[in-house]
Amino acid sequence: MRLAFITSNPGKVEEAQIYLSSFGVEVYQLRVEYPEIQADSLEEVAEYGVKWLAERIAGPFFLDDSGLFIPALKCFPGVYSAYVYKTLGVNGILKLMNGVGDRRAYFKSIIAYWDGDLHIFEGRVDGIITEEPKGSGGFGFDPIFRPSGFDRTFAEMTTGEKNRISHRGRALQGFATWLKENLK
Ligand code: ITT
Repeated sequence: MRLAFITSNPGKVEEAQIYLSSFGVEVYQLRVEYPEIQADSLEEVAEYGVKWLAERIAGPFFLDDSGLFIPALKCFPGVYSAYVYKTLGVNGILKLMNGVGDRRAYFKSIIAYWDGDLHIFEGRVDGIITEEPKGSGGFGFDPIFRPSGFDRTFAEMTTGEKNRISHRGRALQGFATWLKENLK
């Protein structure tokens, strides 16, 4: 089956394509701008986006709302990750982390699938913010995020490696399992 992924981010699309192709699902990118409301959680942002889109385009489709959470910065940038990435970038985050001892961070991803009903899948990965950017793969904050138990940043991994451990990979795992069960 073919599924529309509503996003402006080709990096997210590549990860979903690689993950879901082994489940016989072909993913294509559909660029439709939708409102990303200011809310306290990624779930709320994703849910609002899906319901707004469902009134305007035919399903099924899915979207992904993600963020980087840094406990020492009171979980900033969190739900503001897209804006912070565009304005401050990875170097801005490194500046904020200057002199901060607790460099723990986590990524969260919410995948929201619409087929007439809303289905939510989520994933999280823990790690740390590195002292400097490393690697040229991936996208976004990947060069400064090193997952726990690894000595490389996400930007130093292949998409397949990142998918096996990442927040999005884990959300995709839940999504793929659900699709397998429900699309017989
Ligand atoms: P959409 O059109 O899908 O919304 P986006 O890039 O704006 O694309 P989000 O609204 O989910 O995505 O914002 C999340 C931000 O967090 C995004 O700008 C990325 O920079 C960053 N991000 C999300 N997932 C990431 C990942 O796997 N690795 C690195 N950075 C990530």
